[in-house]
Amino acid sequence: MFRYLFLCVLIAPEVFSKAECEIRWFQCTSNTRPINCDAEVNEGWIRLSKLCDGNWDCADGSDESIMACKLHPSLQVDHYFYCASGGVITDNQRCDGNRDCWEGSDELGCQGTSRAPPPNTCRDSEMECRPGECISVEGLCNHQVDCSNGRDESLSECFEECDVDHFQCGYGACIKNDLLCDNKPDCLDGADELWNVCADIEGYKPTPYRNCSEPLVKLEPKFDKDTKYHVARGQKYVWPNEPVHFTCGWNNLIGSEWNVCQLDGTWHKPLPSCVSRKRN
Ligand SMILES: [Ca+2]
Ligand SMILES: [Ca+2]
Ligand SMILES: [Ca+2]
Ligand SMILES: [Ca+2]
Repeated sequence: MFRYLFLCVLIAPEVFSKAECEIRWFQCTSNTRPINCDAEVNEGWIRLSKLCDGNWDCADGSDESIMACKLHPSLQVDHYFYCASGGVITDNQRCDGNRDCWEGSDELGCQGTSRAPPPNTCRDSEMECRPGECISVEGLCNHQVDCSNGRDESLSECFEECDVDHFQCGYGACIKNDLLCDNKPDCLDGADELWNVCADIEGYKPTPYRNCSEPLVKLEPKFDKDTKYHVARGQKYVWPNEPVHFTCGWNNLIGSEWNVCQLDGTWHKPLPSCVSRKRN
């Protein structure tokens, strides 16, 4: 009897709670299909072992995006190579002639693989973005797009192996670690301020979103009853991305009645003004 029970435990399928199941799978960003925890394959979901392994497994590549895969340098471990986009491969896959990072950063800057540069029609102090388009070399990998095609901030132009006190942006350029998680994007792609780069770092405080308050001056427009506002210490306000309908009461409203609060606490459109109605 006991032997039978023991065998049943051995051959019974593993049963996971919903929460346990979900941490074993990654939902591709553009997928809306629910997961079937008993299935071997779920369209639009991948096993966690395929998350940030250098290869696109989600059709939209979201399992290898910098949002999903970039890490703070202090969280990276030895004996692995971190693709510029954040995926992790083993050290011996670096410069082995095979493309293991989907963007090819593991095969950039390898000795003996550099090809002759294309003919440059620009001056020595310039780089060529495309035939006939030249920029100063100072614009090369300076975290601002200067070429019309962005070549000056591309992986092929900017990739370098970063020193230990540096962080690699998604396009390969390195910035100093003290620019990380300071609430100011220094990488052109904002990789230095990504939530998964910064969240576990001691002392990190993301810049809070700012709300937008109702104007206090009497003759300025006020939130009307269509506005879902909040109140703190008698002051009405909305959170970013919340729409507001303004009213001037008995006065005329000049400008846009509807507005939206932006992430930095400013209004998307200029505030309307209230003008007294003329008496006939
Ligand atoms: Ca993958
Ligand atoms: Ca390789
Ligand atoms: Ca540039
Ligand atoms: Ca920064």
